[in-house]
Amino acid sequence: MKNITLFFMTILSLSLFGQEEPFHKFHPLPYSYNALEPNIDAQTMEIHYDRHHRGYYNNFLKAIKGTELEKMDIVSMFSSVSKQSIAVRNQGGGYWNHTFFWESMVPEGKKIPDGDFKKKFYETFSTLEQFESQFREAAMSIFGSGWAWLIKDENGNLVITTTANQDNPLMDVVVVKGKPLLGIDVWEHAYYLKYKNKRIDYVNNLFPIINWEKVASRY
Ligand code: MN3
Repeated sequence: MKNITLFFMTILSLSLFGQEEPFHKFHPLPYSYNALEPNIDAQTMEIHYDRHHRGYYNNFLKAIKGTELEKMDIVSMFSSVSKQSIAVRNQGGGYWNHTFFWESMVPEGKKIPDGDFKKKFYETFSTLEQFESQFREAAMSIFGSGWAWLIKDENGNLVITTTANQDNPLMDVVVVKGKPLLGIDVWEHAYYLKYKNKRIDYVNNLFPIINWEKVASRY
């Protein structure tokens, strides 16, 4: 009965809106624009999400329009991105990376939950402060625009790495590959309104709002 109701509700919503849900969705921000204040100001969040992120999304859709990629999982696309157009790499990367970034943060901050990830984390970095120090160093080392990442490599080890532009560790074009657990945007558009040229202050203010429950669940 429940399934039948769901079926008719789906038909109804499809006919009301006249179109199907797109295969590649533009996910809603998981919190309000001002939810991460003061660490990330509302104006930066709104411009970053509604203009930059939406721009990557729209350009990505344009780039794949009429191709088989319209119905292909984007993570599968990344594993052979060297064979795709540069727009798929740049715009698709920008689209996926930002969705991942929003979900990596949370207004109240979170502690690393007990479990396999926590065990591995402390084996690897000894303390949270040492992790932050290494991650900060990586984020500061990026010349120009890019991302700092914590990844799980093919051997299950935790590795801090960086990528340029909108590349990410799922792409076959990057040197250090792995499953992203945490990713931080260090493009100037992510911090310039509030932090101006002080990337280090921006990075330090991200640490308290990392969603460690989400990061652990990705492991
Ligand atoms: Mn960005």
